[in-house]
Order: sequence, then structure tokens, then C-alpha cells
Amino acid sequence: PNPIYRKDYKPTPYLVEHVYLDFLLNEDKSTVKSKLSMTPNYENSSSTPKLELDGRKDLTLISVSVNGKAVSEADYERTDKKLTINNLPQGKFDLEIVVDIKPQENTSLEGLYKSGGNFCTQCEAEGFRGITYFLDRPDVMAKYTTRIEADAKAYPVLLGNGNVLEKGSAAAGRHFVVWEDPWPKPCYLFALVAGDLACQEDVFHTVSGRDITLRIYTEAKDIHNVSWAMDSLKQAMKWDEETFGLEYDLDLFNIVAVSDFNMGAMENKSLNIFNSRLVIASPSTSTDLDYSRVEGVVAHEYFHNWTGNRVTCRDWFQLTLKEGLTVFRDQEFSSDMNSRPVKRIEDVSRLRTAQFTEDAGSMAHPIRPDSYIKMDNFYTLTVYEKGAEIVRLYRTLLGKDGFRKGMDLYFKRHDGQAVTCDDFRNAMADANKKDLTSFAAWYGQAGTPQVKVSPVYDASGRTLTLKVSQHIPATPGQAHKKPVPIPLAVGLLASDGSEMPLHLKGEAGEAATTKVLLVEEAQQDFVFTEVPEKPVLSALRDFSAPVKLQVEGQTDAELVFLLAHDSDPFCRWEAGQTLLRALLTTLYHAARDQKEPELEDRLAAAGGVPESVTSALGSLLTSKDLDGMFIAAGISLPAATELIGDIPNIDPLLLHNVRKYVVKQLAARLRPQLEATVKQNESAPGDSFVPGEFDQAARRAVKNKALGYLSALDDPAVHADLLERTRSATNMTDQISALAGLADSECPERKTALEELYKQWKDDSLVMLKWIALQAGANVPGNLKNVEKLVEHPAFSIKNPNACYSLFLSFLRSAVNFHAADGSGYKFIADSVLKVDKINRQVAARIVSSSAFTALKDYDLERAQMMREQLTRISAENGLSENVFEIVSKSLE
Ligand code: BAL
Ligand code: ZN
Repeated sequence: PNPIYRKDYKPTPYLVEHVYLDFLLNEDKSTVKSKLSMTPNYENSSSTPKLELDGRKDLTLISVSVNGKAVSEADYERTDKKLTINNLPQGKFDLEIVVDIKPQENTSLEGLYKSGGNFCTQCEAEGFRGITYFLDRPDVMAKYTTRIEADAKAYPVLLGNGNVLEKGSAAAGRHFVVWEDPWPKPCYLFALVAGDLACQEDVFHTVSGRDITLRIYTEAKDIHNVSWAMDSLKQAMKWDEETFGLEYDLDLFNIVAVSDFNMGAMENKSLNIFNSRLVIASPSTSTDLDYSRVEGVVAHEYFHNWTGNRVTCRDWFQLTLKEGLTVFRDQEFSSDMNSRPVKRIEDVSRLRTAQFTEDAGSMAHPIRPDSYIKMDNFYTLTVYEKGAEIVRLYRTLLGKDGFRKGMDLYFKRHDGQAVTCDDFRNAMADANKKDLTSFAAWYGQAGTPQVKVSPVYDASGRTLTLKVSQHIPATPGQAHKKPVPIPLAVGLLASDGSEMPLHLKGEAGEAATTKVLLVEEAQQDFVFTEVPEKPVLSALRDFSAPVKLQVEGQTDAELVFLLAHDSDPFCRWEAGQTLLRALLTTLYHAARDQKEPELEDRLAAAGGVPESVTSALGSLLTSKDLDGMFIAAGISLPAATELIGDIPNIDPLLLHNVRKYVVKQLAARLRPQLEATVKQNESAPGDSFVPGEFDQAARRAVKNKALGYLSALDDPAVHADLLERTRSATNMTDQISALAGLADSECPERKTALEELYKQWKDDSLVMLKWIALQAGANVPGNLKNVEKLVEHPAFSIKNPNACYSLFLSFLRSAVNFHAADGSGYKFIADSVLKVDKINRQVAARIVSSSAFTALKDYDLERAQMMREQLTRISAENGLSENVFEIVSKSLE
């Protein structure tokens, strides 16, 4: 397969003004008739350019005609991917194409397919070409009219984009609806749903006084569990009006939940289609985390109506233009709805545990990639999460008002257009009269910048000099990098824990207690004056840039001090994490080079867990001024993936065992405090679960985190308590947390709890996903045989993306079993990828790209070699998808 390059972008020679689609949906085959009003987009010339339409080989072409006249076979060519039409007339013309498709056989879940007996679509990025031949690229924006016809009994609900223009009956018990979308859009935003669905309806009054009808559709059994999604939608609509002055632009907004969906959800114009796990929520089946995800994703898709739909991307390389910006918007929304510090910590954790790894592996790419083989492989954490961090940089530098001015100008200039990341940056720059040219480097370079800060205090001159340097490691295809502009937010703490007023040399103005330094060079000094005593530096406040920070000479005592006193909640949390990362690294190194005595004894001999760390975490745990969510995050150990890459040729099993040792030590020493925490945060009998109620959720979070620590003690009394909790829990957060506490122990309670949960929830597919994930990710030695059995279990279906993600992605997180020394875990994943690839290439590609296979050079030589063997085996497979090929071939380079 050939890569597509960003530098090769060319406008299309033809545009489409209007698209008329007629879908005749049937069980054996469905017919799609399209009528396209084409307009020339080329320089006048005597001959007309050829029209190359995208398509898939499973389209059965029935007819092509231009201006009502059949195109002769001599005037068009077909390949597996294109329909090329020659000798077109000058000026505007109508093109009519009829194809047959078989949605019922479409297991890729791209284009038109069936889920749970209903028809639905997924067109982003390039699914529309599986429905009919078209200019399937985002810079072709057209108005759509869609007629949908199907059997009235089997498919009473027929949904499309926009407003209903007409509806009625058709012959043989069929019916039809015609939808018209007045807003021009690219075809990736086209959607259709036909099914037997229940509906919950509500209304939103806009700021200008219009009433918008809101409808959520699900299978009948789930419709009573959509209130949270509906409330989230209304909150998001209100927030976007208040925060960005953005009002909804149609009279109807539909959400449909389907159970087979590759992504989380899709922002099709006025007809969002959602993975059911991000719509359906009830206290007994959904965790607090599920609730917050539903809230965030419902908002995210709604926000796309402006950032993505009204202003879209010129080409797919610009994906972060809409995704980075919309993730930033949903993060801000969730921060305003809940706890801002906790949301920031969650987002940074996700970035660090997964995006930093991606940015250091074989698939590393800039937020605006330069090339791709399959665009589907670039819906990544880099494009989304790092992209959001880059948007946040503008906000940090320009302030809230400056950022809003930039957004206003962006919409003023580009509403109705398909544009680039440069257009966004220019709007930010022009609205604020700032030169932001250097920010282009963030869009073009992959890799996580490593920033070093050396604070030098001069007591006689009362100055503090921060010597700052930055370095971006080489990534595939990019050996040398230039510096990027890094806003580095800093504060200085006095010995009593108070914040010093900051005076930056060469800068006038009010002395604030947080200062944003703009680091633009490879090395730069910043001097603070009037610094009365040697301060403790608090750096990268609120995680002001997506970088890895190292403060030279920082002592454990300073970190403990920051953990106790920093006024910046992110830095307070980060101090604890830095302390723990250093501890894990030290212990890992101490244990690595010897085989004897037993690991625990070696770790103890190396100093074990120092009292200073234990007491710092103990103070956090018992703090009265912090909420439970923050405490839970504060006492959590950094994920193993945060250390992989920093420790060369890591042995993942040893790291896992070191982590386990630290958890057990902390649990043993802090047992009284942990037990007290559990007791203080138990919900009182009769307390009812209130979705979105922060205090309740915070209490559950810290209680369950404490129980998680206690479970590491391998104490039969704790196991019995956890089993009892799985039985008596009144909400899924508590029930699944208790089960998770048992999942890694080889105790009899584990088996009982798993069996009981299955019995209780076997008819609820969303709970079954949790049940599968817990077992697949367990670190019980020899668990692979259980995971292999799970693949055959009735609760699992290899055709369902959610089930695959729950099983295979969770298995990838099991250090003990995925990284088993005999390579059996690697083989299992390779076998599974090959199996899934024949059904659903996007899901198969996601499994490989989430695996350590893409970072095999970070692992010990034996494991790296075994991973390479499995990748080679996958790459040799006949008929391998381009999706999997791209990831595997890059990982083998
Ligand atoms: N556009 C694909 C799904 C999402 O990011 O909203
Ligand atoms: Zn999105």
C-alpha cells in the first residue's frame, strides 16, 4: 500500500453543490441511488478533467449517467478503489449513480451496516465510499437531501441529517422519510439510521429563545437509562452558549445508541451516533467513571457541531484542528461541571501513560501527521489529547479573553469552510495581534519535549536564576528537532509554605504568585529578583505544556514539602508522583542485577519504601482539606507505562513486581489509616446514588482506593470483606471496585465473586464488558488459559468492538500474562489480531497499536525478539488489512 502525503494536497477539480440520496433498504441487498449536482472547480480549458470518485470493491455498480444520459462503458473505468469518469461536459452537470450494497454482511462497521437488527452508518473518516461512489474528502462540502425507504414494521424509525421534509407509505408495507440538511457538510458527517428504536424526548430553550427538540434513541430495554445523557446534552448546549457564544443551528438534535460501533461516538450533523456504552447509564450498572465519560463524550460530540461541522478540516492531516480543539472544549466543560483539579490530573495521567508512550514508539507522529496509509490509524491520543494540550497553550498564553477573541475570529472567518490548522493559529494570532509563527513547530514535530530546569539561588543578590533547557528526542523519520515554544508556569514557595510574589527581571507590572515563562530557545535563563530566601520551585503549574519535566537538584524533602504545601493542585499531586516514580526506578534498578535472595528481601535491603514516602502519603490520605477524588489520585502509584522508555530495556514483569511490593508495603504500614478511610467514607444505609454528585463520588473514590490498597495485603479477612461488598453493593462503582480488589488474588473469593457477578448481570452486555475486562487484565499467573476460554464464552463476541476492546486491550495491560517469559501472551495477541482483522480491520489495528509491539525496543532483548517474531508472522499473513499492515510494518522498522 502507498502512503498519502500532506504535501501532495490538491483541490479537487469538481465540487458537489447538492447531494440527493435515495436508500432502498432491504434484507438481501440495499440500493443506493445518488444524484449529485456537480460544479467545476478547475481553470477554464478546452477539455474537461476526469472525475475520480472514491469507492470500495464491494459496491455493485448498477448504472452511471450524466445529465440523464447513461455514461458509456468506454467513458468510465473502475478499480477496487475508484470510479473514474472521462469526457464530462463543460460547466455544471448532474451525475446519477446507482449501486447495490449488502449492509448485513458488513462486519467492518464502516459505511452502512447492521447492528442489533438496525441499519446504521459510520462514515468518518472514509466510510462513505463504502455506501456509494463519491468525492470522499472533507473539503467537498454539499447540501444533502436523503430519502430512506424500508419495511415499516421492522424499521419504524427512519433517521437522517437535518429536518424532515416529507414522509409517507410505500408499496408492500414499506414507508419512507425524506430528510433535508440545510447546512453544507462533508460526506463524513452523513448519517442514516433505520430501526425499531425507543425514544426519549426533551427540549432545550436556546439563548435566543428558540426551542430545540432533543431525542435519544435506544433499544426499548435501555430507554429508561438515558436521562443522564440527556441532562449532559442540555448542560453542554448551555455551556457552549455561555462560554463561546455558540448556539445550536437546527430545530432537532438526535442521538442514537448502537451496540456495535468502532469508535466512542460520531458527530454526524444533527444525528450523533453513539456507542451504547457512552449513552446508557444507571447507578446499578454504571460506575462514576462511566457517568463522567457519558457526560464528556455527549458534550464532545455536541461541541463538534461548531468545531468540526460548521468549520471542518480541509484534509485529514488537519484532523487535530477539530479533534484537539473539541477535546480541549470537552475538558473545559467537564472541569466546569465537576472538579477542575481532578479533571486536569485525569487528563494529564492519560496523556502521560498513553500518549507519551505513543510519541516515543514506532507510530510517533506530529499532531498534524505528514503521511498515512490508513487515516483510521491516526485517530490517536497524539491527534486528540496532545492536540488538546496544544490548543491549551494558546489559552495559557493569551488568557481566557484572548482565547475567546481568537475563537470568535476563527468562526467569523471560516464558518462554512474546510480549513487548516494554520488558519486556526492565524485567527488566534490576528485576534490578539501576536506573532504565533513559532507554534507551527508543535504541529510538525513528533516526540515529547524534555525540559530541564536548574534553579540557582544567589543569597547576596537575592535572585533566583532558572536555567531552562529543552530537547526533543528523535522519532521515526525526524532525527533532528528544533525548539518549540513552551509556556512554563512557575511559582516559588517560601519555607513557611507561602507563595512568594514574583518579580521577573526585565518585566514591569504587578507581582503575581504564578508566572508563565515562555521558553522558546534550546537554552534560556530567567531571573527572579527580590527573592528573600532560597525558595522551593513549583514548576509546570497546571501542566502548562505537554512536556517531561526534570528539576535538577530537587530533593525528596522538597517534593514532600510541595506535596504538603503547593497551592497549585496539579503540582501538589505531581510532587507525590515524582517521589513515587523515583522510588520505583531506584528499587527496580536495585532488584534488576541480582537473582538472589528473594525479590522482597532484595528490595528491603535496597531501602524498601522510605518512611518519608509512607508518611507523606499517609498525610495525604488523612488530609481534611482535600476531597476524596484528589486523595485517591494522590495516593495512586504512577502506571508502569510511565516508566517504560525511561528505564532502558525494561523487564516489565520485574517492574510489575516492584510496583506490587511498594503497594503492599504502603498498605501494611498505612493499614490503620486505610481502614479508617474506608469506614469514614462508607455510604450510609439508605443513601441513594445521585448521578454527578461530586461529594458522593469523591467518597466512593477514596474508599475504593483504600480498599484496593488493603486487597494487596493478601489477607483472608480482606478477601472476605471484598466478597461481601460485591454482594451488598448498591451501585456498580462499589461492586466492580470490590471485584477488582479480588481479581489479582488467587483466593477462593475471586472465583465466587466472578461467578456471582456473572449470574447477576449476564443479561446486561455493558456490565459483561467490565466482567470480561477484569478477568482478561488479571495478573494471576497462568491466566492465559482462562482468557482463551473467555474468547469462547457466550458473553464475548469477536464481532463486537466493545467486547474485543474489553478482552484484548485489558489483556495487554496484564504484565504477568501478556509479557509472560515464554512468549505465550504475545502469540495469543498476534493470533487474535489475525482473527479480528478478517472481521474488523479498525479493531484489529487498534489492538496492535495499543500493544507493546509498537515500542518493542523499550523492552529486554528476549521479549523484544519474541515481539518481533509475532509482528513478522502478522505481516506475512495473506490478505492483511492496510490498517494492520501500516502499524506492523512501522513497528518492524
Ligand atoms: N470524529 C470521530 C469521533 C469523535 O472524535 O468525536
Ligand atoms: Zn471528536
